[in-house]
Amino acid sequence: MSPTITAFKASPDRGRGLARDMRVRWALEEVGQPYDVRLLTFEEMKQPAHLALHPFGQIPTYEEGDLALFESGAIVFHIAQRHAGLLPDDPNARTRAIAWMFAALNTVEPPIVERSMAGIVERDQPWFAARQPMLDDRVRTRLAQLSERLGDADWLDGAFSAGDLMMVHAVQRLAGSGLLDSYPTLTTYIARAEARPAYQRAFAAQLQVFHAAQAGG
Ligand code: GTB
Repeated sequence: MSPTITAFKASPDRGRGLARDMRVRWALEEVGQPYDVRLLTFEEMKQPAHLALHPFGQIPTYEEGDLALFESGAIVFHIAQRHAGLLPDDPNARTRAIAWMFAALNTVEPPIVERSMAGIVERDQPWFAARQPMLDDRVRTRLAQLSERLGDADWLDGAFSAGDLMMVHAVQRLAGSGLLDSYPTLTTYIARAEARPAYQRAFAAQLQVFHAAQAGG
């Protein structure tokens, strides 16, 4: 039975693949697992039916038989555990790949999201202009460290893994900010990931949803 995930009916990112269902779609494509998608409005996410699946009323969720999951990291981890292709077999390498997943979610993504949210909800505040450089610097610190660690390698630790998937998606949120421009190692890393056929299929699928919403579908 194919799993069912949830995604925005009309994503606020306008189909740029930045909403977190993209991670789950990408992981499912990497392992060759077909899936169904249930599309939700913001209002539907806050209704009891969805809150029973996701206590915070968000997307993505994942349903497979009697398993229901929320949190993109937990969902991608589950997919990576269940299928070959996203985590190495060697126990130590596998644990390191999982550590990169946590690093993406806990260390790299938070300053990126804080900066992004400040730009949306605090932009009109009188102190925003003073805060912006600090938010940018926190992001730059992580980008510099990540770039340094990646060096000349294609991926963070050997073969492409769920750690790279989560890291690339976290950092992609900076596209258009100009902050990535100083880190060619990272822009090349992102481009390498975006060239993967699985990424392309996942991206096309979420973009098609956005286009359908625009067309009133
Ligand atoms: N920690 C959770 C996870 O990783 O699954 C976070 C889930 C989350 O933030 N979901 C968002 C959501 O459902 C959508 S992805 N929001 C609705 C709500 O909270 O009411 C976050 C997102 C939204 C928009 C953009 N964008 O426009 O670029 C990027 C990312």
